[in-house]
Amino acid sequence: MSGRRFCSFLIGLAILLPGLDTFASSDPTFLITNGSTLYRVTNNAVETFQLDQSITAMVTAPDGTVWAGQTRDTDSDGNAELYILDDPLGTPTLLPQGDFLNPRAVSLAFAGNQLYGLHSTRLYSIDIDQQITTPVGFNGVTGTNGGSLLYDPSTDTLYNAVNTASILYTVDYALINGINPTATAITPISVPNGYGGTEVFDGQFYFAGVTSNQMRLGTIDPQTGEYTQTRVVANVDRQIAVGLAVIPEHSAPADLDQDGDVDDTDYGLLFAAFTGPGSGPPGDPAADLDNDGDVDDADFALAFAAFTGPGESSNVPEPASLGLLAVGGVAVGLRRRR
Ligand SMILES: [Ca+2]
Ligand SMILES: [Ca+2]
Ligand SMILES: [Ca+2]
Ligand SMILES: [Ca+2]
Repeated sequence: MSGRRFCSFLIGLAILLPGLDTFASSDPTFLITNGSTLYRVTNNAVETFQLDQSITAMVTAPDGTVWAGQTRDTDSDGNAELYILDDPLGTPTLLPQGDFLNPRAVSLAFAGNQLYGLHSTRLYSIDIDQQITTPVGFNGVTGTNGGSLLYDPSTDTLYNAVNTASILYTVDYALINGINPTATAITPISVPNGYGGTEVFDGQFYFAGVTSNQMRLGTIDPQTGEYTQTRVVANVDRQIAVGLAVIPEHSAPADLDQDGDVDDTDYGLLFAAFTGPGSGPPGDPAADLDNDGDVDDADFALAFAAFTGPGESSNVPEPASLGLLAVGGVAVGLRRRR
């Protein structure tokens, strides 16, 4: 495909893929489920999407993929379903990944690349590739039912939070093969209820849950247990298990060859790295512009939105690039200084 024809292809693609906004902030985006309703929350906006399944737990993998679990066994085979939430910054869609959560996992957390699930007081390791759920043992938390797992990669610590007793525990998850892990109570936490979702992102402990018919988003101080509300997300009519995943608001720069512009060369690299929806991880992680673990149409749409043309700075897009193009060496010099 010629560069020009390839560009036309991408123009057509971008027209088919609405809903992009600008590259602006490094603040996180929050994905919150209440049944089959998904809220996408940024500093500026709350958007609402309908999923085709009811989700009770979400978690972000180290590669950026958002995984979603379901406690309802939709096909009545005894196992609950696991999904990838594809294109979380575009139009989020559930992609089925297997039907093997047995028993169902109400809460999910990745500790490194290992996925764990919590159901009632039982902890499970979940092998995504082999599609096997293995009991690890009881979570070591007594006198309380269930709760939400969260993992802090900066300290390699797995926590159990937001249980019915509202106490934050650390869980010694490394004790596997049927030996019950031990849990250590850290502090009471003042979260509004016990059905929330939790996730650690960039050192912050986030919580989302329903109180008084309102979906609330906030942070938990892991030392003092103090809950601080960030915002009311929406009015809701059901207090059910809430899934929370936190992802970067945007997106790697689309200048894949790092020459300062976003042009057909970058599109070509993106095209070469194409994996399709939910089929990552990509060979070239830099091509996964929306950080959702794959390289698909959503990444092309982001690259298209960032198009500058050859030789034009991707940081300060302006229409005067054609003159600079004629003196490419000068243009490179200007870009490098930025
Ligand atoms: Ca099933
Ligand atoms: Ca995707
Ligand atoms: Ca470039
Ligand atoms: Ca992607």
